[in-house]
Amino acid sequence: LPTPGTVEFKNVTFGYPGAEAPVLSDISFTAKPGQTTAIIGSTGAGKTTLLNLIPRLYDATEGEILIGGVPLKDLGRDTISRNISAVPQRPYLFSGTIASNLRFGAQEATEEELWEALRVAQAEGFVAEREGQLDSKISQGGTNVSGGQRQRLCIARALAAKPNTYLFDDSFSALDVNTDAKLRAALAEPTKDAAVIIVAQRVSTITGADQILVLDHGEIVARGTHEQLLETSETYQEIVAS
Ligand code: DUT
Ligand code: MG
Repeated sequence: LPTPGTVEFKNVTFGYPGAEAPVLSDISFTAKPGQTTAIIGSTGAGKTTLLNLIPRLYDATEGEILIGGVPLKDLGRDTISRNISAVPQRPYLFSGTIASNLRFGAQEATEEELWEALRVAQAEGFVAEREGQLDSKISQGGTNVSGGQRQRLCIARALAAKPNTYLFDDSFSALDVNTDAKLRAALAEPTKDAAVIIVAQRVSTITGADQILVLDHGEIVARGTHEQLLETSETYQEIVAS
């Protein structure tokens, strides 16, 4: 792939069109390949908005976002979508087979690669149990699989694309703590050279992150590792206690 996955925000401010106040103010951070950057903060803090700026669902109002040192606007939509896998907060499956859902963004993936992605996403078991397995049908919106299964299939889809940047928007909170832990342990190998950005609700999901950004009302109010933040950030302590 053409660009290494360093994602850099430089003084990014963003307001939704027509809104008075910005939703994100002066956001700066660097998410490096091989590292996990976690974003935590209360509902409405701007976490999803921040992630959505990376694949250019919206453009920053002020400031700049770069991937591999190249400003997003110079990268082109194709390059961006080939380099980034985003698992949205409300992951979506379309009508078709499990295989066709997984190959969205990874047309070339072999069945073996799809099974490997399913294994990492802790989805191998329930797919293996379905009649037709990879060829079993998913209904529009994925209504014939459970919410947790849908989330894991969307994680498998992200993995099958083998991008160099992963965005997980609250992708682990619907999983039980055990599956969450297993999945994140399994992710380490396939994402080891990628920049991984995880929005989390549960602190336990991100205690091992290389850096944690605490987002509050659109601002980064603290940053550091779990241990550092426990000592330095009241907001983080409150999140941990909640
Ligand atoms: N907002 C809009 N328009 C949108 C999406 C969001 O005005 O299309 C507002 C709602 C909120 C702020 O932006 O005041 C941040 O929303 P976001 O969805 O980014 O917050 P979050 O941190 O992802 O919240 P949650 O934890 O509930 O997912
Ligand atoms: Mg959100």
